[in-house]
Amino acid sequence: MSDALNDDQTDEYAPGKLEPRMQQAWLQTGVDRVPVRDSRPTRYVLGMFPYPSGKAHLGHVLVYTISDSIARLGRYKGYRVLHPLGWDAFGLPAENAAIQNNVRPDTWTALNVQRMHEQLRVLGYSFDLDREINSSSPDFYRWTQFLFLKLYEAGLVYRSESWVNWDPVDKTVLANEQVIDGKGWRSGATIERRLMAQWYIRITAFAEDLWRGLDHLHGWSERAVSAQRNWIGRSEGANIQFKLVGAEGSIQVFTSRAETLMGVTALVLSPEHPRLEELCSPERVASVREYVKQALLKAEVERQAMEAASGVATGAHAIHPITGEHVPVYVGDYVIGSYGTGAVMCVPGHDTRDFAFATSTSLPIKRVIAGRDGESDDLPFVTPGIMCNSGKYDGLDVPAAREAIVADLSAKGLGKQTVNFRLRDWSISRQRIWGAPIPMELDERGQWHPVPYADLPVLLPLREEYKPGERVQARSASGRALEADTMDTFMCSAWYAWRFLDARNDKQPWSPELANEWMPLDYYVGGLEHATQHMIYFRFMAHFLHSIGLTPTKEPVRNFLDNGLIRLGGHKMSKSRGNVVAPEEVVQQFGADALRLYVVSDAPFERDKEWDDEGLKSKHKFLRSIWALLGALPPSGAGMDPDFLDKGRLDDWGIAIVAQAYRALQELDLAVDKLRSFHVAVAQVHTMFSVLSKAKGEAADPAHAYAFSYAVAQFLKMLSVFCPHIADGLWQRLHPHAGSIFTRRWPEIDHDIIQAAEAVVMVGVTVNGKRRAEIAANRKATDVALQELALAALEERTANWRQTNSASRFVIVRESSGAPKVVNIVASSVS
Ligand code: ANZ
Repeated sequence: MSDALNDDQTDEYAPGKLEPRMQQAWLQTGVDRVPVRDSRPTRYVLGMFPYPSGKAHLGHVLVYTISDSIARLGRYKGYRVLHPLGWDAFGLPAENAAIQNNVRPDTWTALNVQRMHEQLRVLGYSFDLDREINSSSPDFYRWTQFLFLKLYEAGLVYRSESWVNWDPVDKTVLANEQVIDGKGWRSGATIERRLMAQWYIRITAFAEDLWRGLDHLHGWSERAVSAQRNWIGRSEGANIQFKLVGAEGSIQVFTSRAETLMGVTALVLSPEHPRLEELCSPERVASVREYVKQALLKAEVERQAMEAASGVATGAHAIHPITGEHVPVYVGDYVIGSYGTGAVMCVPGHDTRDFAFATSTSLPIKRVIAGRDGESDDLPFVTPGIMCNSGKYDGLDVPAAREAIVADLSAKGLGKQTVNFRLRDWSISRQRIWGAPIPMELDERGQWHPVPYADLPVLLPLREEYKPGERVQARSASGRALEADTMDTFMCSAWYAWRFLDARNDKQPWSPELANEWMPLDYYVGGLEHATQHMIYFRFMAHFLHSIGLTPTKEPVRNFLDNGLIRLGGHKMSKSRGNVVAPEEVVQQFGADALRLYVVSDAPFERDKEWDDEGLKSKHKFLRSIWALLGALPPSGAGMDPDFLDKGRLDDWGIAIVAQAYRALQELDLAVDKLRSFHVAVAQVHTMFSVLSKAKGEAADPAHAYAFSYAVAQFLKMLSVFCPHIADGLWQRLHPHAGSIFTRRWPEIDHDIIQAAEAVVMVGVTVNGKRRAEIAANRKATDVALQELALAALEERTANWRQTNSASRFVIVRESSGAPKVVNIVASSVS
């Protein structure tokens, strides 16, 4: 490699030349590849795999700069690091683009993968590309299908006709996680409700487990855990039966406030409730139908957010399980079909929505909880208090009344304690062609069967002559009709992390032995927007795989680094807004290192960051000054190991500078590895460089050059964590016989040196007010000793200084601790 460097003996910092050359060299030496198995501990670092849109954006740059810095530091510290890259290649955007441009979605995707490869390549990330995966390739999706069958075998896949979220623009069903504020997560279209037969994955079977797991996510941000918590939404309460008047069976409601049972003045069913029609009295059928029709047009969020809850009476009545009174049964759209039992007991005295409902439908409003002294008595009264108008429960406080009422209902067989989750089963059918085919086939009698494992993969039926949007009916090996719907792409991303462990295995999705070795992920980097959908499915998959022995832990991710957005003009960058900064243009102008350094500096990575050209330019300038200062140093000789430190050769000055390097290395390590504070780590790079710049004058002294060169070598390692090209470029320029910096180790921090340095301070020396030198002195040095050191330093710089100058006065400035700070000398020249 040293040959290749020769043309770089120019003194200008030229990232345009340097960066491609370094990338080429790394590719040849394979420093990015996972080393073969040995006794070192493993570290798995992953940035969420990108969707191959054909346009890498700054979000990608941020994610992979973070993952790359963790990966590089990990390698230095002796870990075997896995840092792979793959493509989340199925999905609607590819299919929509294919329709628009009349190309096959696989052709379009392959082209985009190629483009994005190129865009990411110039950033110099250390990805192990031997393990690259593409979720739309049959060697990947056959295992997606394999896992689907495993889930099916475990009883976790079922088909059901139910109300689904229909995206009218993308013409497909979406999972609840993919509906954001009532809109499709890709198209932004208002979601409609439709009744359709779909394949579901029973993620709710793991709801309790996923909930409990949250307590162990110590390496996740508070906000990511709380997003999960809200999504899973565990709620303790009771199911209570209300027998019907003049009809079979009963209506079951879910309540988290059983103590308010004596204040019930109606039951309200959701518009989706299966018994609704049958319960209606003949004169009410028409108006209930009309109401339901309107209600089902509304998005779920719209219904939940409604201030004034509306509804109509069904004409049916139910029997209060304690008083035996008849309560009217209503339908109301604020009751959600898929939550709890899809029916509620309406307690208008103590619930805001029930109160609104009772007001709009003229139902009676009853108080059963009294406020404590001095509390407002207004209804609805939603704070805890003392029970009243509740017969034998009067006088109890809320928790006691709740317990007593549930116990009484249990005794009668009319109620029991239960836990409810907001989490719904995962609907995975997509009515689209560009996804993993669902391996299910239909027999002549209309029964579904899983495709045998031996027949996988079920290949995508794409015709040679692609017709936009056309769905082809494929037949299985046994001649049966295959399911034409494809799987939600989130199914691919729920398990891809395991595939990287064993990307070329054609016998198994991965070897469980490798999962034991590498999982869980040590660091996972990606946007907070994935904290619910993807991270719910990913966690679910891990819990499931753990239950069948394919992965060692239930939780897949130790440290989840949820980054913020990069904005421009206060908005998320987007093509439609026209506020996009293209990474490749930045790289061309300022270099990849400057861009990488810029995206992680200044502010915590969790926060949104406003793009600022000036900030970027100043990073470029910073790198330029590093090149100017260090590139001008003389290269080391053949026998010299830049990492070897002979302590015996260090004087006080040397101890001080090596100690500063060690401290900076420690701080950077801590910031990247433990504190997730990449901006703090970058600040250390700046601080250490300013130490080196100040010390450079002294470094010319042969007694100091040795220590300085060692400190520079260690500084380059710090720099290389974020700016690999310039750091390795300088390293190889200064140490032409030492190979790449990335074959090196993080130094063992010598604490004796740090301790020794604590006794030493750097002291400025001025002559007639001008700074002339810097000396290393003991904190407790006497004035006389300081004078001697200062004069010796001046002599060092200017031969015969003592003979040609006469020092008439010394003024020594000390810190309040007594440590010397500056030695001021008043002198005149001896003529
Ligand atoms: C009676 C009651 C009285 C309620 C009261 C609240 C206050 P969480 O905690 O989120 O689980 N509920 C139950 N199922 C519902 C559905 N399908 N759609 C809309 N609302 C539903 O909320 C549980 C409470 O939400 C339940 O407790 C029920 O109203 C309502 F003073 O029952 B409650």
